[in-house]
Amino acid sequence: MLHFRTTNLHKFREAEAILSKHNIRVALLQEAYREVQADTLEEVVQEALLGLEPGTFIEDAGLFIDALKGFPGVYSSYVQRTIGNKGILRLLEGVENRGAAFESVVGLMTEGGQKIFKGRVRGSISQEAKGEGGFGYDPIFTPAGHNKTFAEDARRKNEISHRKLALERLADYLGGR
Ligand code: ITT
Repeated sequence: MLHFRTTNLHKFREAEAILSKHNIRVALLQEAYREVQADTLEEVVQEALLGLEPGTFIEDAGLFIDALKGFPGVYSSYVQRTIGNKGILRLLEGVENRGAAFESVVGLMTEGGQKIFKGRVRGSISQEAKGEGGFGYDPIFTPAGHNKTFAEDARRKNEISHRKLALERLADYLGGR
């Protein structure tokens, strides 16, 4: 049994669904962790893991938009709370290059120290927000090779997402121990 420390219930439910396929049970630890100001998701996760109990994991995710040189990236949470998807679409008005990536960095505390697992999915920022499923940036992100946003096809999201890829690596690690 693992503990997922997060304030985001959407993230928890996705993780639960993904990990259950690997017979890994996960309990919610609904507490915020300290997020330091850093240039990468990995640094944020490494700092936040300090002092956590073995068997606990956290996950920091972000949306990286090519035309904005990776913004909002590590600022994804703040940007979602402030300008939101509308603001992102406005920043990209008239911009042809819509390329973007979602990244997930999962950090697990173990008896032997920290383990980091990463997942990344490429895609594009849609012209308008579409779909009711998912959360956060899902209505404006269309994964490469598909024509529906993550919010329009939340089931597909859990099969190909950044979170799924990172958690699968976590599952591989636990399975291989
Ligand atoms: P915790 O840090 O407590 O886990 P959080 O909501 O702050 O929860 P993140 O820092 O990982 O989670 O997420 C940063 C922002 O990116 C936040 O606004 C999320 O809504 C958004 N986000 C993260 N994962 C996403 C996903 O799979 N789809 C859409 N938006 C996502």
